[in-house]
Amino acid sequence: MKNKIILDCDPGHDDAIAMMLAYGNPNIDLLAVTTVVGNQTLEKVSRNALAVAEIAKIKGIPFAKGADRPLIREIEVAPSIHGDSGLDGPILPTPSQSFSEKHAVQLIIDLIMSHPEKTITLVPTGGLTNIALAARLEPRIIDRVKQVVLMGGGYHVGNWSAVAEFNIKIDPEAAHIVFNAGWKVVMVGLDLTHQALATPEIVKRIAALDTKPAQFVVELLEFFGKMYKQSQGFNYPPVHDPCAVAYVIDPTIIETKQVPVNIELTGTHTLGMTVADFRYPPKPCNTYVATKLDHKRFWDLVIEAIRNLN
Ligand SMILES: [Ca+2]
Repeated sequence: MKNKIILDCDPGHDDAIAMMLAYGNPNIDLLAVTTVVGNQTLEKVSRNALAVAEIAKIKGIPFAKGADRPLIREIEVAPSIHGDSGLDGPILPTPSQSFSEKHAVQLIIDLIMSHPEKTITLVPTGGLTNIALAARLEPRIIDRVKQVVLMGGGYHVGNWSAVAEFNIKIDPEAAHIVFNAGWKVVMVGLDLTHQALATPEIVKRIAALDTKPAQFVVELLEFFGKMYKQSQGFNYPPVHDPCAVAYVIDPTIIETKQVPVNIELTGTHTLGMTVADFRYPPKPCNTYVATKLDHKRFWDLVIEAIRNLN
């Protein structure tokens, strides 16, 4: 049985690789790609999603544009990591596909309502605006989705402030809605994704595939690595978003712990922090945080998926 997912993303270097992992892996049935403002404006990240589809030959599924701004906050984008286009580095091809006429939020709702209960996993790898809007517009989806496996947050470190991660920080109110909706949420945060480093050995293995998608990924990682070094002092770039897809493919690759998570909405220095409560005794909750990555098996999955794209 394939895992049906909807990838809600803001490409984004690591989103692009998440798209490729989802489409190239035989155990994932990618139902749709939806876009949301985040790493860059909605127009830019949406165009990037179609450009990645062109490179990876992703066909036969709808692409839909979603929210062009957060629920309450002003738009905050991340050119220091993803460049002016949101996907700087490789030359982006002109997309041949076009967007669904549906808004992403409506597409998400329609897909969930038309599939059997508990068969669709939502995989958000950007801000949570679309997912929050979908939960508010059609609350019946909350019981119908299998789980929400999101890239975002972190329980001991931030990247957009000392304690907040970008996807949560840009729309904390949306994150609050998603974390408190009642569905199962797996938070694949920075604690986990900072283990998913694209080391020179990994980049070499991808380059050795010697295909167009592989070359594209190598160029993405070169730019991403340069920006991560410059802005955050990383030796090798952490490739966040594919980790969430990898968890859906094979949960044994990522260890998790069931702990309550709340989103800081009012802190002076802590806005957007994902506050995880590890205290004993454990409290009943619907949230899980990712703790430990099997680096080798993760990259084996990613590299195999890129190979399958050709
Ligand atoms: Ca992303």
